[in-house]
Amino acid sequence: MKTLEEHYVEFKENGFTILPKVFDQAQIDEWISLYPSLIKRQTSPGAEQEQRWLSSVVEYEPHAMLPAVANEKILDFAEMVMGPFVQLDNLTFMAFPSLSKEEANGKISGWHRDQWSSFPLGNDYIWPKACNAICYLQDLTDDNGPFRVIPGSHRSPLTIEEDDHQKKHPDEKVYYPSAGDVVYTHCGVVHSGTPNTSGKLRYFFSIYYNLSWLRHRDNHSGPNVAKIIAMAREKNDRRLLRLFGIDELVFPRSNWGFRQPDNEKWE
Ligand SMILES: O=C(O)CCC(=O)C(=O)O
Ligand SMILES: [Fe+2]
Repeated sequence: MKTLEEHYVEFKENGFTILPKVFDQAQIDEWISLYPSLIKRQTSPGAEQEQRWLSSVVEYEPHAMLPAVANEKILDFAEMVMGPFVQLDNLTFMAFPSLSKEEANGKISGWHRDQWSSFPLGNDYIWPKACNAICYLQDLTDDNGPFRVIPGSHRSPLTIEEDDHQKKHPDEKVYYPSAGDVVYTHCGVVHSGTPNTSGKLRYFFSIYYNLSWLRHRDNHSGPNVAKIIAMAREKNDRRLLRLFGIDELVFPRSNWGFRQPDNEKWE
């Protein structure tokens, strides 16, 4: 087992790291069992087959989903990388349908950088304002589609032309994480999934973090998240408050500072 420090060295170098076995099979089975009911509640009648990704999942299933977004190991790592201001931007529960081998036709899903990123202008490491903790809910295989990444592309002005975005890349690395592993990515690293041809749904969570003082895509204003926030206030759990965008001690003063390196201030 690598230490979090070792993962951080790897993350700065490559733009991602894999945290092994963060979640166990019982937890994964529970999440997958909730998918059919979630999809019914988030999809307009008759359109169930169309929508395969679900957001604001914590509001829909707070007991089952809070452990995914507030996992201590992931948050410890996120704070190492992004500073203490770690907010849940969005939890997407994704289920990619299976394609035929003809449809997949040797293509990859599509190279991209993730939300809140920007195109790198040089080769410096810039700490991310957003990160994706991708948790696959089954072992990845060639049939259901491995994870692909171009290491170092978070600190390189690497361009992917439109015609090439579904082609394998000479510098790519291909990974087959196990169920419950978390692939923790810098928003600026170029990556892609691979089409699923397994005949089953390909499930994963994209637990997307950004900074507590930025906007968030998930709805954190519903009654269930309000209960989590009330519980966090009662316990003075500031980490959990920041996860849902609340940091009263910092907000009034954030337009002031940035005179010392960020990581020294984070301490
Ligand atoms: O399908 C995959 O393995 C990659 C998912 C991805 O790129 C994302 O969640 O941003
Ligand atoms: Fe992505």
